[in-house]
Amino acid sequence: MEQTLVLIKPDGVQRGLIGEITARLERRGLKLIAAKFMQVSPELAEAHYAIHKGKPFYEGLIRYITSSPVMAMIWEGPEAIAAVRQTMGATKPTEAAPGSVRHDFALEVGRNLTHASDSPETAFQEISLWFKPEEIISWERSTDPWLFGKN
Ligand code: IDP
Ligand code: MG
Repeated sequence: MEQTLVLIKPDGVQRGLIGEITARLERRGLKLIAAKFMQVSPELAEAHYAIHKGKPFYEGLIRYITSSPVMAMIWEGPEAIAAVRQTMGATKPTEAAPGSVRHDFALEVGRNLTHASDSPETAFQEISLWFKPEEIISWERSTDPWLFGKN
């Protein structure tokens, strides 16, 4: 079963979209296994976005993610990484598929509401950067066999 880090960025929190975005992940069948509402420090922001250091949008990205609280979560499910990125939509909202979060609620790449891990390697790194092991809850959900069952 895959796990993936999801952030509702400051624009999503400020615009009151925590419920809307998490509802889409829940209703798809993904399982929440960790969550915390937090103010991101510059150190955490720089570690999280290290791969983008040197790009023209990097400084603005660090300012954006540290500007106001975020909702950090880990979601679990079969192919959770691809599923969550599909639910969020392409990085640039005007290229995001209709029905995706970024299509339905955003216009600008610099205000695209969410982060989601993009591979098993980055998911592993990001989960260990954002969460301590004891903050992650492995739990049985009564609907799991109806959502995760294979025939
Ligand atoms: P992703 O969030 O879809 O994985 P990445 O390419 O990893 O997209 O970029 C990380 C974040 O950096 C984006 O979600 C967006 O907030 C920001 N970003 C990416 N490209 C640009 C840009 O051209 N201008 C402003 N911000 C950008
Ligand atoms: Mg990315």
